[in-house]
Amino acid sequence: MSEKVYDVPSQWAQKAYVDDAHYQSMYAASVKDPDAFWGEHGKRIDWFTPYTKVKNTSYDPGHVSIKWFEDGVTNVAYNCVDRHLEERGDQVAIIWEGDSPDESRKITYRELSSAVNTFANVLRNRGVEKGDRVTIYLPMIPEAAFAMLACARLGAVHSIVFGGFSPDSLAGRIADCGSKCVITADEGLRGGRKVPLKANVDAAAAQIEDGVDHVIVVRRTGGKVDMTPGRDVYYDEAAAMVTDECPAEPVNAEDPLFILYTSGSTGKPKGVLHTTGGYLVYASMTHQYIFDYHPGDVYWCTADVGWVTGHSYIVYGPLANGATTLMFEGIPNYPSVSRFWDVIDKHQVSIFYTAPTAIRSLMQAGEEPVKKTSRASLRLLGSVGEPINPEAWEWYYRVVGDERCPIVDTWWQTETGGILITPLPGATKLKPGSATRPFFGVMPEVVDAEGKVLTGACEGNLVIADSWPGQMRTVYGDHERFEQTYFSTYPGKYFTGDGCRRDEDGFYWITGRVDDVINVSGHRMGTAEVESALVAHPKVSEAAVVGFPHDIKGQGIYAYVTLMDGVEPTEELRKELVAWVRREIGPIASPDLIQFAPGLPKTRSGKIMRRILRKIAEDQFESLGDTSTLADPGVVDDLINNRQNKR
Ligand code: 6R9
Repeated sequence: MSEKVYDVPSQWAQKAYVDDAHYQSMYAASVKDPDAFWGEHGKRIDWFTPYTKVKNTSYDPGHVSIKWFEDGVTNVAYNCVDRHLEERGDQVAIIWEGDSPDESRKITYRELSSAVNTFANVLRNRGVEKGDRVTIYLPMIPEAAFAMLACARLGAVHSIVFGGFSPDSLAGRIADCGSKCVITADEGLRGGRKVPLKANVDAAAAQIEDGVDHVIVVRRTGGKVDMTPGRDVYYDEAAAMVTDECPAEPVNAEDPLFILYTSGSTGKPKGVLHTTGGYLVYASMTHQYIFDYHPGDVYWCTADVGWVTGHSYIVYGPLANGATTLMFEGIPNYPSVSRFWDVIDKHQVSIFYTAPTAIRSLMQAGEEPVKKTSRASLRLLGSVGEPINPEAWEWYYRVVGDERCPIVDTWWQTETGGILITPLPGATKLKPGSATRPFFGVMPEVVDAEGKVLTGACEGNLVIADSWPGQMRTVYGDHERFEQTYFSTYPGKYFTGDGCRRDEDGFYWITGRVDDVINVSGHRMGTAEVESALVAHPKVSEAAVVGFPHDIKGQGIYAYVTLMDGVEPTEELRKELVAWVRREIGPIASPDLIQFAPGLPKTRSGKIMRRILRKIAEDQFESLGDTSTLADPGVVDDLINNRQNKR
């Protein structure tokens, strides 16, 4: 635990949108009268029909319902594009930096408008209408943003699937939301390596009973792919047939904007559903205040649009604010470990937002690759995805930011739509490792296992007591699962799944997930998903998966596997199982360590005691706790003796 405190630099307190006094009064107003507060801030976006109602939400068990600005009518693409044209049509909206340092593109708001309208017409020609779901499986190319905004323009609902997911995972996500149209690229390009996106779509479509009606293929590498006549079309060929004028469909504030699948503690990934008005108000307001975005800034968030961070803080928040947002196709260490810093210098980036896992891996290369770059354009740094350890924080602050740039450690989730707990750079002193204080309108509470609300300095589970505009509205197609997952553990409150500590200053320190979700390099993985992939292998009888501390990834995946009778536990089989999980879910789910275990620790009722498996994976043999209730306490010794070593 770090004791260091960094006070707000005085020039920040003077120049930022809010200083501490301002934060205190705005925060107090926001929680005292949410209707008045959000009623005012809801006006930051343009409405075709203004709302007359602001907040209409209930966390009551059995009746969870979340509506914001419910009678307002607007359009997200209109807000992210059209309304900027008059004032900043020739300003750059998107800077695209390709995988290779030789490739980049600048797209003005006027060009963005033309591209989005064209894309919308291509979709419309294929029958896509308001409310239809469209799956996007694209690399980090500008067309990903065009496609998102094109859907929003038509009132269609996009579901982006990260390019690192396997055909199986993609098929599950296409089928769950019933997309008839998939947008992909011939191939993706990352770190010089090609990703067979179109081939994956073909494999996924083959698994879906009715297949898909349309596959739109953006040419990225020009690689040869199979095209199914009548179903598949190259984007450039379809775009040549349409105009670049397509009216923005008026949509209700509570009409869906997107679905994004995320892992939970049980079962298959959930389709987190976000709607239009509240989401956009919240994404744009947080982007402006937390990153202290001012016109002229060049803002870069290194996430992939396949994750929620890319949705809210590469595309929707920044573009709603008329910002210049940078989109990066590549990876931090290609062609060299200076890449991030080179890109910052090349495009004069002033605000930089990345993940702790990237910082930790770049830290390993030492200071020289950073120090040989200028980074003089930087003024603010951000972190997201997992707790940032104080060592990584200090390095980010000292080496990357030259002790000049505040760091905003932003805590939030796919479900929250936008950042909930974070410093504001002109208002909040910084403590390395703490996400600090709630954003306006956010009411965090720390509760114990029984749900008792703890006061003062304390440690427990993090819940949010009332709704904010960016909150998810439901699990697509399964409202009961939504209530069950988030509102039943502590009835009447939104349960985040995270543990946290609150210190004497009222600052929050997120300690990580308290459920069976692990966070690998900032990516959420349900242990249950990896387990079901493993047991699908014909040689596996049982599997239990837990996280273990990993120097770079934050957490690694540790799998205990029991083989079918008579199957030899070989090194070859270990490799085969890793490859199997990669194929089933995707490379991000590859187990780091597999331990063959003849038996797993189970209670007499047959429940696997994960607590014990977690402790063994963490090397905490002394604190296994009571093992006497196990059906066969003897399995524990075997597990300890055969524990796999960390790489
Ligand atoms: C935005 C995003 C959400 C989970 C969340 C928590 C962890 C994210 C964090 C953080 C500590 C931060 N998390 N940001 N933990 N400090 N600044 O990452 O969404 O992929 O849904 O993950 O990530 O455990 O519950 P998502």
